[in-house]
Amino acid sequence: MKVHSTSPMVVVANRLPFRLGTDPKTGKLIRLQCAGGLVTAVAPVVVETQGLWVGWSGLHLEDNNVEIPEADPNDQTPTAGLKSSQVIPVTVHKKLFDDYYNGCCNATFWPLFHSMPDRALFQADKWEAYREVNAEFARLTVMAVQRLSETHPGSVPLVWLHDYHMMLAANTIREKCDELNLPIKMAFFLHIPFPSWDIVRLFPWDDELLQGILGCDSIGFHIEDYCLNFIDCCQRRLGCRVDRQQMLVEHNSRTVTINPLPISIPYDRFVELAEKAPQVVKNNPHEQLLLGVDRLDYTKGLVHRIKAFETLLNKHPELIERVTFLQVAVPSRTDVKEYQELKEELDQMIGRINGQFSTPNWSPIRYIYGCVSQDQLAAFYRDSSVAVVTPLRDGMNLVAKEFVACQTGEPGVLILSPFAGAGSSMHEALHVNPYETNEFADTIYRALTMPKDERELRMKHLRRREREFDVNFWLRSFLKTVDCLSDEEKSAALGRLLPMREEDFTEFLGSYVTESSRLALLMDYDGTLAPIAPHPDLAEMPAETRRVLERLAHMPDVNIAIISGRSMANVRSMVGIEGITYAGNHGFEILHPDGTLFMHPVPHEYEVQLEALKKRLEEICVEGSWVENKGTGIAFHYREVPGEKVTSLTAEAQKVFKEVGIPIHESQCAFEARPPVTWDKGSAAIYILRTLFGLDWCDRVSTIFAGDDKTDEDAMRSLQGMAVTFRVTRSQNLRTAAMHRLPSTDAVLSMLKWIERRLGSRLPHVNGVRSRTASMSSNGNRSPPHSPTTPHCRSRTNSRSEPSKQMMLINDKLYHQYIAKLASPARSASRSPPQSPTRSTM
Ligand code: ADQ
Repeated sequence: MKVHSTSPMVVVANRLPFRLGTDPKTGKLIRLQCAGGLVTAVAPVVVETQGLWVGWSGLHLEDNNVEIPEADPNDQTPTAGLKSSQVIPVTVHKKLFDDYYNGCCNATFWPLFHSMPDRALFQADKWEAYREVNAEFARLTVMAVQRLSETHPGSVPLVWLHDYHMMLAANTIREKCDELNLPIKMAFFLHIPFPSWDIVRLFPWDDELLQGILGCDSIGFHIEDYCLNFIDCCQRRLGCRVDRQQMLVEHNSRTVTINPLPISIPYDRFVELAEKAPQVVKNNPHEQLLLGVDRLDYTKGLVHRIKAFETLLNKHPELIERVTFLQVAVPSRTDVKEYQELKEELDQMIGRINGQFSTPNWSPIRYIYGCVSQDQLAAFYRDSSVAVVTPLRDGMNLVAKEFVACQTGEPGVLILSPFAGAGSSMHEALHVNPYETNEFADTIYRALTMPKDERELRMKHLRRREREFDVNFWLRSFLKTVDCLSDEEKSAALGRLLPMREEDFTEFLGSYVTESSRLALLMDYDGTLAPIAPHPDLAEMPAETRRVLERLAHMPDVNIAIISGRSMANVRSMVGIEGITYAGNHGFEILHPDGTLFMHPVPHEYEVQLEALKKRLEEICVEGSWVENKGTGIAFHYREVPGEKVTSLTAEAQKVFKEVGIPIHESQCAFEARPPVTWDKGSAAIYILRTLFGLDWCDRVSTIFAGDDKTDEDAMRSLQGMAVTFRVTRSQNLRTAAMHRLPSTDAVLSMLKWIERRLGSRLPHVNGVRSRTASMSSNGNRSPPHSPTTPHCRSRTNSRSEPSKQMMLINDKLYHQYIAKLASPARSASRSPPQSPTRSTM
């Protein structure tokens, strides 16, 4: 049955659906066919929807505007109807393409995703080439979408990215189409396995990779296992909210659906081929053929298979002259050394076995190194007694399915590796672990000697399943995931994760924050508690957030600190809640509720430079920009500057910073000057925790940190393994040290509410008065400010009063000396953050 799509389709794959070659007679470009499952299934939909196909032609064309030849009038293949105007060839410089294709796709992703990390190379320059080539594919895809918006006004094109070559293109396409106001749907399908988190985390840029894939709306893998591996990685590496049941991942406020879509074959076409194909010539009428058909690749387990066959002949000499192993191997990646070595190894093995067992009329192994025609292939499938499909790892494996479809005569037996995706659904095959040579040989023997009724029964079930779930079924299932089905099988409502709710935090914090926890809540202000506003004065905390925060501030054993880039006085007046710690200027000034003030000293020379910088920046200000004086720092804001003026203004500002000799710290639409000392929000967070709870704070306190800014990453890194950290972000591609991502300040509010509910059974102290600060200078307090069982009740210093009472001016060295002097209080129950987000780096 033909499949229709309601949207015109742009297929983006490494290769076009045909190769370009040169006609030896005319010297002109011609189309050469490459018939694979993907082309057979997808090309007709592109033809029918008048869509487009973006891909590499197989030739390094000098000219970007080369004319793609039309199909030969006698062409019967699935791409015959694809006009040259529907093809967008990607031309990339040969060296760059080689770095992307061989250097990254084949040398890194292919082995890694097949769970063979020892073979994988991780090279920054090849990854950079991958980025570049993906950007070029993205550029041409946007062009394709633009073209479709003209030819199909009102339609929403469906961009379908294929395979491990295209994992970084989605976000670029999305951003550009958003900019141009071009609505699209975007999907990705991976043809190879998606490995477990243990493997994915080996890739040094795993976060970028995962976010690249998440740029799509619908992501397809062959089988459920790969989907769950991917979901697991999104949760553990990116801290995304996920729903395993519905297979949903939330990223940047978008819900991405993850779909098991087992690819298949054009079943009827193979049946037709098998019915017409000529008979395979055998040595004698009783000879049984054992068949292997693969690309010559180390994942396909050819060496293991031949070893098992050798073992079989040693165990069962009666099979000599009665069984022939026919191995067809398509040359693949022949310019790569590893593949050349594999070929040599196979040649030698086959030579040795044939030398050992051959008789004048018979050789045990027939080896075809090359492509065979579809007719020939169908004949091999049909006339073989046993197909041995035993990859060490394989996304799906179509050969197993093609063999089954072609079993139109005497039923044969399929031997299948459980490490192929096909293994999870083709239950009636004989499953064998290719690494267990003895058992492998025994399984081949069992297949060769299986009674006809059992063969018939097994093959009948296998064929029925493949006939029903053929490649059109796969395509229809895919279109359903993107709501593009036009026939009666209209899709059910697409899954969506509900907006983040309080309950969701049970997963993040449930085991870490209990009713009896002593809690430290460290948060940034702008973009975390208060939504970002055009001007800092307008960034107000929502009333509800203020109320919850106030109530939390009055709870026993809850300590709150706001660590902001604003000046301390400013953030204090914006929040205006008593009983909490305020850290301003990225932690350079810290005011505790009891009035203790910490100020990190700054060099005099810097103060002079800062004054000069302030003056010069004020001089270059245009409408919409302004200079914020933060005491130990300044911020040059340009958020409100009209778009066309931003580039020249920021360039000018950068020049001023450079001339004055102060490095720029970039924050959200602002350039900041900060004191040239190694003190950041991370050091400040640790300082606050140590001051409040003593040296062993980590053992006794459950700490939560939330922030939205680059500067908050310092705290997330410093607190790694000692706190649960959240990054508020909507960015499509962001590297973070945080354990979890939150989409908005609303989600932060939900978190605060969850905490309030969790700790709700605690009674607030009378008049909200209780102590939560260990004043380090006043009493040299060596014990923690309060223990889990007996909270201290000391009267609180009015934090609204001027913070002059206990001022400490210390530098890094003094600070560390001070910390070293603090006695370590008795250890109590260890409090480490929950396990889930384990990270390899950062
Ligand atoms: P491949 O690794 O190429 O595909 P596979 O699924 O087995 O593996 O497909 C091979 C195709 O090549 C089959 O259609 C087969 O007929 C054809 N073929 C093999 N040998 C041939 C020969 N000598 N002559 C002519 N044709 C030959 C990747 C993944 C797989 C996944 C597919 C589809 O690695 O796991 O099943 O994509 O998603």
